[in-house]
Amino acid sequence: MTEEYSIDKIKVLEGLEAVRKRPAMYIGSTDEKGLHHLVEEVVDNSVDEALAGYCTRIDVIINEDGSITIDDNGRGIPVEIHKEYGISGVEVVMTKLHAGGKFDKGAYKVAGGLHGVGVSVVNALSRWLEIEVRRNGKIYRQRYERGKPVTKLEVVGKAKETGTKITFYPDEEIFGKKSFDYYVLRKRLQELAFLNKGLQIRIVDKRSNKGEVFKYDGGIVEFVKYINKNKVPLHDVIYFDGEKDGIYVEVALQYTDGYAENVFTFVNNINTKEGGSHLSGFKSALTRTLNEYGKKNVFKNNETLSGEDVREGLTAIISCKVPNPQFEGQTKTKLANSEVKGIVETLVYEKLSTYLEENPSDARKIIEKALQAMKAREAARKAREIIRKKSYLESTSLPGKLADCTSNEPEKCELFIVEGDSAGGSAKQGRDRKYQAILPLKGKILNVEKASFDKILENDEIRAIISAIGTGIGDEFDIRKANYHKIIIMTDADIDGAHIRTLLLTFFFRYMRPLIENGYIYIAQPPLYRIRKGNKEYYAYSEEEMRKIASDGAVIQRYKGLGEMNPEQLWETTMNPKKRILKRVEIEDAIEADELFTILMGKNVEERREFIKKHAKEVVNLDI
Ligand code: 0RA
Repeated sequence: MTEEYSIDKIKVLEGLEAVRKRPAMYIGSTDEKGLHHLVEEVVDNSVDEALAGYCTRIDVIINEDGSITIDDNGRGIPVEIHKEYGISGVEVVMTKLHAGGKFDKGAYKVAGGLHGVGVSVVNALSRWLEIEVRRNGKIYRQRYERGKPVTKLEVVGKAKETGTKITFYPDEEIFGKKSFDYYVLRKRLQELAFLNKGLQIRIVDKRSNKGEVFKYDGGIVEFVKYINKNKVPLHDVIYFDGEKDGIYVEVALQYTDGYAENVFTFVNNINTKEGGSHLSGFKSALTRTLNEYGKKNVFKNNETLSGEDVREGLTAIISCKVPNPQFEGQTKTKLANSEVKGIVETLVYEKLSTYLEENPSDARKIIEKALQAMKAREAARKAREIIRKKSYLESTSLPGKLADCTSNEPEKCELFIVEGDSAGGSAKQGRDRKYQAILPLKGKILNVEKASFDKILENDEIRAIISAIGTGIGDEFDIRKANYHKIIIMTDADIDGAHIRTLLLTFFFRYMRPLIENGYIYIAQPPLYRIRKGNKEYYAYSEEEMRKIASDGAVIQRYKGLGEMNPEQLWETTMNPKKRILKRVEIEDAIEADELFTILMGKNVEERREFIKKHAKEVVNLDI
């Protein structure tokens, strides 16, 4: 081995006591998320071995007793004695915080893991942990309990390959009684397999005998195909990569006939949801390249494509490996390293230009698509101007149907978007006039998934929503202009209500996404039952709750729609901030959300039918 591992490269920063005292400081939280984070921490170490070129497979096995095993064929954690500490490398890695060579460029090419706190944190938070290292032709084993070694590192057999196998049982003192979710782990492991081409990742659930193997020799090219699997692509996936100053960049992209923009970026396998310098570099290169090509080969009237134009219908993955990543932003998922912008920009400009020159028929389709987007945006701009002028004549910029609130403090104001005029009427009478505004919708709004931007702006219901909210839309969107910090969708608890809610969410997701990302969008929860016992009245929000409340003798009324409630009842049960239940809409996963909206609201009827058939049984109460 040329890069002989030197045990003394492992740096040590802190002891483990701190971790059990304040687990959230190290793994974010001790809820389900924190629990799954433990697995990710170990897997990240295995992926680092893969990135360093030593590991080709990782197995993740959820055991029947609730423990979990992560087994890789990397080099194996060193078993030799650490000069400074006088203990084995395994014990250093398992008991010293931040050990693992991650702070040493010589030992690792790329550091993985956003938190990157190290396996010792997992050890500290486990009731027990067993490690097996295959190295030097031997199998070594050691057991820990709550972070402390309870056996020596012993040789227990012979090994043909090298590798590390870690099994741990999360400590119930820390996490309570929680269990690993197959689908949560599956999702991240599949993503890691996409991001690390050729790496085989297997997941097995011994509790239910489920299992899958992920291995993508095409890497992010297959990732793009996967995201576009229910869409109509305009050409084959375009892929290129390159390296400069130790920064490695991979890009895969494909245009579809849709309108949505789906650009996902990763740095060292971490989803940089807030974007950053790599995304800026990509965007400016894309706009420049397509404009240059268009001018030379396609444009007739000296057109200029905007950034939004060239990203309509685009699915792209940008994956960078950066030796010393700096993250900023609210969730620390925005890449701050400024040097990355230029590197990505140059790579995309050079390689994409070449690709377009060499593939003129793909190039034409892409440019035509962007020109179409440009024309639609132009039409939309005109439509917006007309809206503005019209509302100017009416001397108010708010839609006629809106019953606005009187307060001028957006942070305290709420907009109820209500299904139907009759429920709208009750809501207007029952509301708190100071802080609650009501916008009734006539029937269904337009399905934005099937319409172009200018058609969307022609729709009366959508225009009313846009002007009531006040932020503008698409490229003009400005969250600071929001008139309300709570926008509450209030629809009937039936199929039509669910449909209208989905149409509204699709619209917000595609055209006003920051409203969702900033937690402004809510769903009202009207009661399903009214129960009268003697002269007392109760409301129940689920069948289960109703059964609990109702005894023999009780009169039960099932609400079919909001319209069946009088203004007082609507206020009491659904609108009164002191008593109501609101669900905040969150985007846990933008890729999954995109898939869901594409299938539910898109053009492919067969796909939708399949999806609904498959999921109908699981859905008892659909909430997103
Ligand atoms: C420290 C140093 C080396 C590898 C590892 C830790 C390592 C940790 C984990 C955790 C799970 N799987 C792992 N595989 C490796 C480098 C070893 C060398 O240079 O030989």
